[in-house]
Parts: sequence; C-alpha cells; structure tokens
Amino acid sequence: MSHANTLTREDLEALWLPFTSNRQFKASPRLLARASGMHYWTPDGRQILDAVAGLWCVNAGHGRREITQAVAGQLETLDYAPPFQMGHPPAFVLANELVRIAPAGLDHVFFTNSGSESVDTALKIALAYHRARGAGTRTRLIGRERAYHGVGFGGISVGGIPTNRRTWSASLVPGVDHLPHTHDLERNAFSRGAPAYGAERADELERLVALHDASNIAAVIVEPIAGSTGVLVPPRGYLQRLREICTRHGILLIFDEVITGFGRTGAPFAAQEFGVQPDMITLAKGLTNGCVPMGAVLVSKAVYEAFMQGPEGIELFHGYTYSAHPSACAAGLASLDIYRREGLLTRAKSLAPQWEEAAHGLRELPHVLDIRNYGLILGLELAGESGRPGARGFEVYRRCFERGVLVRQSGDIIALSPPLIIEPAQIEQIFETLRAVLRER
Ligand code: PXG
Repeated sequence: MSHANTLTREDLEALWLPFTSNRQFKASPRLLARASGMHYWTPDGRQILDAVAGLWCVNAGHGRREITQAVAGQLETLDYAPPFQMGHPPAFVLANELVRIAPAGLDHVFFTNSGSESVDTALKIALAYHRARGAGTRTRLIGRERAYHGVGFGGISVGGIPTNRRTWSASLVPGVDHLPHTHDLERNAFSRGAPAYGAERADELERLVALHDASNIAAVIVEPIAGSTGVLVPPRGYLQRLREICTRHGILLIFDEVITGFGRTGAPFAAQEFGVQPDMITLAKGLTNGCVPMGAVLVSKAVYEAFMQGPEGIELFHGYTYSAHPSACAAGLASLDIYRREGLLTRAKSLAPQWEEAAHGLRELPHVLDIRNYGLILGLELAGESGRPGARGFEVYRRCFERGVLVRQSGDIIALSPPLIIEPAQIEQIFETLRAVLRER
C-alpha cells in the first residue's frame, strides 16, 4: 500500500465507493487530504472552498478543535456504554439540549447513527404509536415524489427516487402512497425564497384519505425543502396545508430535516422557519457537525406519552448498538455549543439576501433553467445535453472542483449549502467560479 498521498490505481481497487461511478472515479480520482474552516486541501496541496459543507453537514466549518477535543476526551473517559437498560450522562444532556432548540412540543429524542436510520426509526414509531393507541389499522405510509429519505428499506419506500424504485421494486415496504412533488418550472422558475404557486398540491393528501380512509393511514413524511433531488423549496402555504389535513384526519406528520436542520434555513429547524409543527423530526448530519456519525428523531410529547401508557416493559422494541454513542454525544454537545456561541443557527438569515442576490445574478448565463434559494441553500438547474442526462451537471461539478470550489451535483442540478460560517467574500468566490464555468460552455 502506498502512502495515502500517492495512491496508485491499484490501491483504489478494493474500496467500493457509495453513490459513485466507481469506474469513472478510479480512472480520474478526486481526493481530499485535510480540511480547516471553509476549506479542503487535496493531497497535492490545492485549496478547495467547500460550498456544500462536506455533504450538507459541516455547518460550523471544518476542523473545529472544540469538537475534536471533546470527542477525544470522551473516548478517554468512557469509550462505549451499552444503550439498552443503561445510560451515560452525555446522552441525557444532549437530549435536553436538543429539546431546548427544537420546536416547542417536540420534547423527546431517540438517537440513531444516520439519517437513514432516523427515517426508519420515525416510520416504525409512527406505526407502533397507532397500534399502542388501539388504532392498529393505521399502517399506510405516505411519502412524496422526488423525496430522498436515505437508503433503508423504509426510506426508499417512502422516497420518490425512480432508480431506487426500479432496482428494489419487489422489496419495497407495502402500503405506501406518494404525494406529487411540488417542482413547477413553468409557474415558479427563478423564485426567490418560497415559490408562489403549488400549495394546492397538498390537497392530494385529501384524495388519498378519500381513497384509503384515514383509519388506514399512519403518517406522512416530507422534507420541508427537498435537498438531494435538486433543492425543491415548498410553495407558500403548502406545508401549512399538509399539517391541517394531517391534523383533521389523525395522521402523523414527519418532517425529514436531515438537511434543513441546524440552521440551514435561517432558523434552528425548518419547522420553525415555516411555522409548521410536525409530530416528529428526523435529524443527522449537522447534529455533530459531520464529525461523528449520529442521527436523532425528535418526538412530540403526545406520541411519546402514548407509549408510556401501555403495559410495563420495553415500550419500543427498537434501538442500535451505537444509539447515543458517547463519542457522538460529545461531538453533538460541542457542536451545539459552537452553534449557540457563534449564532450559527440563525446566521443564514442575515447572509440570505447577499446569497440570493449573487445566485440570481447567474440568471442570464447559458443553460440556466432555474435558480432557487432559501436560507443558505441554492439549487441551480441547468438544461441537460440532449441524450446525456446529468452530463452537463457533472461537467460543471468537475470544472468547479478544478477551479477550487466544491459543489454538489444531482443530475443537471447543482446544489450549494456552504458551512454557516461562510464570509461574504467567499460567497462571491463561489458565484464568480460558477459564472466562469458556465460561461465556458
Ligand atoms: N433524509 C434526508 C432528507 C437526507 O438528505 C438522509 C435522510 C439519509 O441520511 P444518511 O445519513 O443515512 O445518509 C439524507 C441524506 C446529496 C446527498 O447529494 C444528500 C444526502 C446523502 C447523500 C447525498 O444531496 N442526504
């Protein structure tokens, strides 16, 4: 094995990279060697501005000593503790800290190790909740087209990604319906913030209730802003309407805030930003600033209490070896501390006007079909090359990397979500780079 900085083609072979074109990558790999603040460095010393916070997770920027020291200290003090029928203090402290910043009424926390696990956990809680209340016929789950809820069988079932549904079609969880997505270029292209049109798409839920009867429906899960499938911002009034319909029919509403959580929209959680109260929120990513894998489900008092009314014994037959792992709890506590001290959970709000202005300045460039933004999130939709879907998006991604800016590509859509510590000059650098790359083509 060669030194990490001089990997040969052969050294690349054993690793099967996730969500990656392995053959293409191994033919021309992109490697990162270290990171600090807003930047990565490649093994040959090139500085890369991180415009995606790693993968929507490094909200306080890279290499934060407070976090690495807290994790090291925790591992030296208590490296591991079994989470079943046992506890350790940082787990309780972190749960309390999360409840403190969560929307009022979401008073309980179940820990997982990833967004995918958080989603599957929330879906299982929803089903078990109805059963605990004697409403065991409520088994149907409702997701949405173009939704990404991770890679578990539950998540890909309520998700709305055609590739998942094609590849694993016979193994998806039964009894799932999908709401239509809200993406509407015709009416909403170049919206600034929440688009004006499309709230009525929430009414599709009424249609599903009429079809199946509410007594068979357990929960609806949506990302407040869909991230992975290209940054789809909810039309004004849409989430409110979903909430009203769920409430009217006793259906639980789950917000998947794996991406929108921890300040991305300008408030701690999108639920607060949009003024809509879900029954559960799924979290991961920014929870530990990306340093240690961890996820969580925030649960309403009503849902939690329903479990506590049942017979004595284990109330929820669910959990992970690494639920509330001490190192993750330490990373979570240190991250929340930084977020609070540096005002990062609301900083996106003050930067959003500059972000929006700079983003919409790309409007007249070649191939630009849409620009959509919210908080410190951007979706830049490009016209695909004919017969080669995703090729233009990948080329823009590749060229930005060559010019020292890391962006994220989803088909022909470029997504941006920088660390929330970003400075105005770095916002300019991101958009100047995109401008130069788009002009080249
Ligand atoms: N829910 C949402 C809304 C997500 O965005 C997950 C669940 C799953 O989280 P884990 O931790 O299991 O990966 C996610 C993950 C992208 C991209 O390119 C986004 C995610 C993952 C990979 C790529 O935007 N989000």
